[in-house]
Amino acid sequence: MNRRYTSVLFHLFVPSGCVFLVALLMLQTRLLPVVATSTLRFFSVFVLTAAVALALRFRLYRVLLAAILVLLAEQVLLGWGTKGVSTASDLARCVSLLIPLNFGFLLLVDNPTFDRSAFAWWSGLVLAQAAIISVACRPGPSVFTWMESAAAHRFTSRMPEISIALFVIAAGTILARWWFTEAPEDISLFWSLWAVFAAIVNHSPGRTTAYCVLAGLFLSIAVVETSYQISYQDELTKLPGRRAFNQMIAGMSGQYAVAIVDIDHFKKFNDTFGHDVGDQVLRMVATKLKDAGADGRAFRFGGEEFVLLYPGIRAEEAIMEAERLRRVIAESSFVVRGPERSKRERPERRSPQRKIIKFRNRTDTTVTISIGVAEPPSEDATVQEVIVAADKALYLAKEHGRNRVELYQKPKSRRQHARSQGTLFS
Ligand code: GH3
Ligand code: MG
Ligand code: MG
Repeated sequence: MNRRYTSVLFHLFVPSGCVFLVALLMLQTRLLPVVATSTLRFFSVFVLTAAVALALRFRLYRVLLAAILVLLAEQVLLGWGTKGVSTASDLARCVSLLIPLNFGFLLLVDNPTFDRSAFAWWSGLVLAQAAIISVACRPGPSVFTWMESAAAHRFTSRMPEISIALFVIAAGTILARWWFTEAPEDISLFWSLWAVFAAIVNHSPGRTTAYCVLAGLFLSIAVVETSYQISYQDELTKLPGRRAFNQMIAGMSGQYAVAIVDIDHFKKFNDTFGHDVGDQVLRMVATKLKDAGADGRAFRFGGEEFVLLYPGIRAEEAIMEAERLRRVIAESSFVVRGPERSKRERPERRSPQRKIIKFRNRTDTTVTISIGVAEPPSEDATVQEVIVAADKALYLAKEHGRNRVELYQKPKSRRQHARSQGTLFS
């Protein structure tokens, strides 16, 4: 299976998806009997409040709002069910209609621009919904009784068909967004949405609370995963960054190969097309390098440099993959998009001083890369020595005219060392 699909499945199910499915199995088959106690209610409030606090700390406002929504949903499902309403089923129906709408609405929340006034608007919206629930579920014939008579159809379950459809649409939209963002936040919203679904379907004090605890857990996991991603993943290219590389090479021993990749004349490219177009190129190159081949992994080393790490193979094999990647990138022409779109995407990168070349027509252009490849020259060679060797080979590739791959070769004599190291590959 393609590596992208394997990674998608892994991130979809590990850990939240697996936890949800196991919990679902245990709770539904009553392998894990849940007794409604005040301790369980307290625990649920504790977990959801912890998710709120964590999300606030890391400014993950979509997670924060989702945790508040789950907290409120649980209070409405259980707290309000005791008095002053028509039936508990009507409450469950209201929540089942409103939760998917609210989770769908969360997709419009943009973490960086979410501020107090946006929060005030959102709070007003939630309060309005609370008012709607109070009116819809007041004692006596409820809105649902009226709807049932109007539709000449009795709602048999607590989850009307329209609610199921809304849940499926909301979950699908969240997944679609995640496909593009790969943000752990979206995964947590997806699974907490289904946890709330289960909480509504199993509308009983013990199990409703247990599913809300699960939702809080998924939202907290999102915060932890996001902070991990921020530290280990390069934001621009979505490749693992230098910290991830350092961690991976720390445990490296035996046979492996390292390839350092550098974009040719990138400074000139930036000067010609602007920094934002340069960023697009970095993303394009990163996408190609992701498919490093031979179980290799690509990292963004810094600036316009990348590194490919090939565990368990010799430099001669790694060089084949490096050569393939060099060719793929050199042959990939891409359309340089106008600066208007880039400006919108990364306003922090704009500077009034920077010269942006305006171009009306879309231009087809290409970039090339140079690569230096090395392997441990001896059994006791350190990883740092291998990186230095790959860097020397890269230097040689640049000297020999760029758009080429060079293999580092250990100098055989002092005289040879005095010249530079490396052999021409392509
Ligand atoms: P060479 O072929 O010798 O590698 O030439 P070069 O111009 O690529 O090398 P140099 O190291 O002089 O320039 C690297 C440029 O990469 C300079 C810097 O502006 C650009 N750069 C580094 N990081 C980024 C980034 O995140 N985005 C963009 N757009 N440019 C970056
Ligand atoms: Mg460079
Ligand atoms: Mg360069």
